[in-house]
Amino acid sequence: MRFSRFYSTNEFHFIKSYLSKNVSVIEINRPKSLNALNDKVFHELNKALAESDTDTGVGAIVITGNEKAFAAGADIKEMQDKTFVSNYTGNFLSHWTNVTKIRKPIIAAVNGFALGGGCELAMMCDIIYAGEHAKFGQPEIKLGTIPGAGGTQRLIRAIGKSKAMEMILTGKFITAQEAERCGLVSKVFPADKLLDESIKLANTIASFSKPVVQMAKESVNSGNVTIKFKYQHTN
Ligand code: DAK
Repeated sequence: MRFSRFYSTNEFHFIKSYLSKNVSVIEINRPKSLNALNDKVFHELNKALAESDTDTGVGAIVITGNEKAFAAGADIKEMQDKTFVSNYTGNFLSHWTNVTKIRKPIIAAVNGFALGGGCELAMMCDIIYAGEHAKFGQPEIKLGTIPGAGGTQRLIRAIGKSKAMEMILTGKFITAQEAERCGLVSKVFPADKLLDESIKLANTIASFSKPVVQMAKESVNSGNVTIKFKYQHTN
């Protein structure tokens, strides 16, 4: 049995969270909505991440979805009635970036769609592995808005201005292979091997000194200090 222990199992409805040796695996679990990200998903995701970060037995974390979608974006149905004022006063999406406050390394294992907020969530992680049929995109422009959770900064840093602009201004998707070529993704695997390969990578990282791994992550991210202060994101 690969899964040795479950976290807070009964509390979670929109994610699954379990341990595989020294790796915490978090699966987004709203398959009917292509794992669209709403407040409840993020509340549970943040809770599981915080538990994993404080668990001394955990050395690395994997966030994944299912074969069809890592996450097809922020939940459009939840967002459609929001107004500028309610977003502003309610600090809409501010808790999304809690992911970047996690000190342990996070690997995004992306099968299927990683769109809008889903692509932004993957980019908040430290390493992205993709399944061969994965598709990445920032289609917000087609909805009359812009990437609202860091995509306008993180995508540029990941793949450069011209390609990021093209994606953000057209809303077109790129394939896993293209994402690997342009540096958004570090490796592509057959879809059914993706999660195992991601957990294997995470276990390799987890086998090293935890404080040193955390220092390495912190050092890499501190290179983004200008952007951090300007946009209040930590990576
Ligand atoms: N939200 C809610 N439901 C979604 C969804 C989403 N993002 N994506 C898919 N679904 C639902 C569909 O409505 C459908 O539900 P039912 O109709 O069956 O009830 C179900 O998932 C299956 O979807 P499809 O039938 O459409 O499946 P297909 O395979 O035909 O198409 C697709 C897959 C991924 C191409 C398509 O579903 C699609 O285009 N989805 C929308 C992708 C998208 O636009 N994502 C970006 C969302 S916006 C902010 C600014 C912006 C934002 C936030 C903040 N600020 C300035 C603060 C926005 C962020 C976003 O992420």
